[in-house]
Amino acid sequence: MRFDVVTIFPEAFGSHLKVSLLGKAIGSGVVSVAVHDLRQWGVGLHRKVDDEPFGGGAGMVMAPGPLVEAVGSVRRPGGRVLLLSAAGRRFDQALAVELSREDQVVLVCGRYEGVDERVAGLVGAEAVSIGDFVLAGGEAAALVVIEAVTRLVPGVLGNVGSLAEESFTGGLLEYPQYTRPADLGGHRVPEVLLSGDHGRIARWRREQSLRRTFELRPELLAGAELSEEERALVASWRSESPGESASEAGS
Ligand code: JF5
Repeated sequence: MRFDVVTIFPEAFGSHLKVSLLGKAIGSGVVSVAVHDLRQWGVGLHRKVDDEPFGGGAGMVMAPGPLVEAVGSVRRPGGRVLLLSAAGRRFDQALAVELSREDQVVLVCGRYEGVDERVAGLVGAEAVSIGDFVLAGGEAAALVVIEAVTRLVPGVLGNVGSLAEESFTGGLLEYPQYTRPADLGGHRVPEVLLSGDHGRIARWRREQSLRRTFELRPELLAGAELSEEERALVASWRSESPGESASEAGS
């Protein structure tokens, strides 16, 4: 698996790619990341990559020429091209899994007020957003994509057990984790985790996942794999929650 990043800030990709699981995957050669300075394809003595927006307005727009040439020179046959943008398909775990099966992913990092709209069509790029917030450029978003995808690539060390557990979660938030000390100045670890009763522990963790998802990300429940009993439990929490009437209950 190979990532090619096109950016005007190649130095933003230094340390992050060297640490932890990501650094090992890259060091071992299972995954490679090549970072390309867009100014290589910039125009003129000043290697210009931006220009003024047609129609007026503040700031600059990334010009199509350098980007189209850059992607044309780094993409391989069959390579997937992503344009990081707040106005894109939401990046999620399902897309991460999909990308982990590709041979090449090209990540184009926008800056300024955005990228000339014609670029995506010309290079066959898919716009991808990591969330509903505004960034100054696509570099941090590209790092997020690289990290989430790399840990799923077959052969990346240390991914086997935890990946199996993640899929077991079935679309719910993770349960809370604790380690020693069991008593942190009176803040005690839940007793069940010290019981040694693995059946009880598994049931408690599952209910914690369900409860957290209900509280923090209720929209995930519709797509989660829940038993009849779990659906009934969620329904009972809904009927208890203040201000919730049957007509507002939704799914
Ligand atoms: C960007 C100008 C491109 O990638 C993103 C993003 C994803 N979610 N939210 C923002 O932005 C890239 C920023 C500014 C062009």
